[in-house]
Amino acid sequence: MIWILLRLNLIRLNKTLFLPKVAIFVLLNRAMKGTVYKSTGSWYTVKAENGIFYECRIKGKFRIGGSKNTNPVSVGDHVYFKTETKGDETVGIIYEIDARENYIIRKSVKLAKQTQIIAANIDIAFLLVTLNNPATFTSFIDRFLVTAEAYSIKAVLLFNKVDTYNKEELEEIKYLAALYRNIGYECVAISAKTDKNIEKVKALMKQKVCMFSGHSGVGKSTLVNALEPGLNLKTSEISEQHQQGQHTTTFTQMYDLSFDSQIIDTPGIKGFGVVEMDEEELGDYFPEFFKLKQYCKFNNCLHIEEPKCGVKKALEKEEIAWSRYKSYLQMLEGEEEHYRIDNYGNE
Ligand SMILES: Nc1nc2c(ncn2[C@@H]2O[C@H](COP(=O)(O)OP(=O)(O)OP(=O)(O)O)[C@@H](O)[C@H]2O)c(=O)[nH]1
Ligand SMILES: [Mg+2]
Ligand SMILES: [Zn+2]
Repeated sequence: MIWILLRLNLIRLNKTLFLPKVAIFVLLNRAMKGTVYKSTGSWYTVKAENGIFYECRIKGKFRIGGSKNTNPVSVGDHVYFKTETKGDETVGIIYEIDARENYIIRKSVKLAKQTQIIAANIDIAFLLVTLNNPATFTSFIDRFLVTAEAYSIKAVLLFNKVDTYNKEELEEIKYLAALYRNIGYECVAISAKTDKNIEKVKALMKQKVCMFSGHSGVGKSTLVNALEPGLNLKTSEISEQHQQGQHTTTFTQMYDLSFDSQIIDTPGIKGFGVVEMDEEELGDYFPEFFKLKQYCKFNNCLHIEEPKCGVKKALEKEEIAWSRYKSYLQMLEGEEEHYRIDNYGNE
């Protein structure tokens, strides 16, 4: 009997001794949810729901909420992680990410066929456009818009550096803004240097997760600084020799702004990738083509050589822009953007 009592006691003792250990273990290894603010490829800066930033790594392969894909984590992703403490260093280990609502991809510069996710879960994607220093061509704008349309991300065009343009160039901006406004896209002429229309941009950004994209040197980081002077992001002059940016921003990063908004500043890119889609689908992501589809004889019309095509008819009457149609054909053929030799004209 005494022996039994002793045993019970021992078990109880064991339990009480063991429990605190479990509690410490759980505390250190608590699961947390957060948003990725920066990615260097091997390290991810994650802002947890408690407002604290954690440096995280990925361990092994993991499933992205429901889908079987294994994908690298990108800025804007909602992730789950656990912390591990070794010595006085605490790191987070990401073990799961939520399914992405949307994302914007770019073409990898070296491998044309490969794409990379720039950012995920975006409310508004802003494209910064400059006529020169550096030049942005319509084929580039149109690829960006198709990428945004494919995920129903609101896209806004910001024509930057208007303080530098002469009369003719300002006319060109007006022409482009009218072209894209007609299709339904919001366009704002701005200057990140003189703060022209910065308040308008702020108003659009309120309570949204926003992304700035565009070629290197169009002024993405300068615009972030204009919106939130305290951030002091690094910017650099355009190279005189090449009239191009110098790829100053090297990592995509999200920032909290004081006017209830978040901005993702991205490195300048040469080309946007297009999400996988059937060729019949592509025309649907050109909103002005999509509206005319009902006048095409065939419901799977590609608007190329087919008879009685609503899009071609509108094109002949110049109701839709040739530059848009040209971009469409290029994308349909899977061609690279001709952004060096392309121009805004109708030829
Ligand atoms: N005149 C004028 N210059 C501008 C304006 N916006 C940006 N710039 C200049 O353009 C240059 C490039 O600006 P950045 O902000 O570094 O460009 P970025 O788009 O962040 O470039 P990457 O980080 O390389 O992708 C800098 O010299 C800026 O001062 C503007 O509205 N007007
Ligand atoms: Mg930059
Ligand atoms: Zn058609």
